Amino acid sequence: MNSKLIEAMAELDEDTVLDEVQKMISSNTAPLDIVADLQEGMSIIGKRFEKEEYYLSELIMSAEIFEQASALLGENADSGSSKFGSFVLGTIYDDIHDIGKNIVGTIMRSNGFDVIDLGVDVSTEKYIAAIKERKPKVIGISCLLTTCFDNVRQCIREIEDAGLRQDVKIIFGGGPVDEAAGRYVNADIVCKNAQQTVDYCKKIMGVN
Ligand code: B12
Repeated sequence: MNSKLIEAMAELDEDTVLDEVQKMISSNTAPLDIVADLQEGMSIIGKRFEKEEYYLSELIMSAEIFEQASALLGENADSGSSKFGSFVLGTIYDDIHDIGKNIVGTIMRSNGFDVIDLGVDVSTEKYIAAIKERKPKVIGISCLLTTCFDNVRQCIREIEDAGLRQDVKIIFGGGPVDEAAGRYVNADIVCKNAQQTVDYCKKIMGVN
């Protein structure tokens, strides 16, 4: 744990964040450990937003800093060609949060999966089209807004109505997502972070 990085993230001190991330990369810190510190900083930002110490402009700023830091990780996390199966990923419709989703995508790619990222505000039609075209064994749905849990539930119901549910495992993830939310939307599993997602997909796709 790098408390200087956590604090710099929480304080929106962009230069220090990028500097610390670069130093950690140079000293071969695992990308997931760096992400964990950045995320810790983000959760402090979330709490300050709740207490109205921070406003939307600070959230936007935090997202920009996080994205720049992730870009540094992305450059270092690329494994080259993908070896394993496809993984379709997206943020559910009406939700535009994508930082966590992008991290999951980067880490999955760096572990050899072929990641098809549908972006944010993804409609059910887009998920269904991607399942039909790309035939992934696993899809991941990201959701950061509790008000969008019903959208995820409806999306999974429509995947089932389209006769595709038995073809894919569905992973549900995002800050407020817990086991109860996973059961509510009918996902196969809830993964709290990128590493759990990698481990689960390896198991499902028979990779060891
Ligand atoms: C940055 C941010 C924003 C940015 C997002 C920019 C972007 N490009 O993503 C902006 C400014 C746009 C934004 C907007 C809003 N936001 Co906002 N935002 C945040 C904040 C501070 C950080 C989120 C984040 O990126 N965290 C860091 C990442 C790395 O963590 P993560 O997303 O949880 O991802 C990890 C895991 O969850 C998991 N994971 C994530 N996705 C997936 C997917 C899969 C498949 C898997 C397996 C795992 C997985 O792996 C990741 C890595 O470990 C959170 C506070 C918080 N503590 O989460 C609020 C928060 C999510 N926002 C909130 C709100 C209310 C909003 C707005 C409604 C504000 C407004 N009044 O307009 C809008 C909604 C816009 C919309 N329609 O989506 C609330 C939600 C409350 C709730 N009950 O739902 C929060 C919790 C803040 C708060 N405490 O009030 N936001």
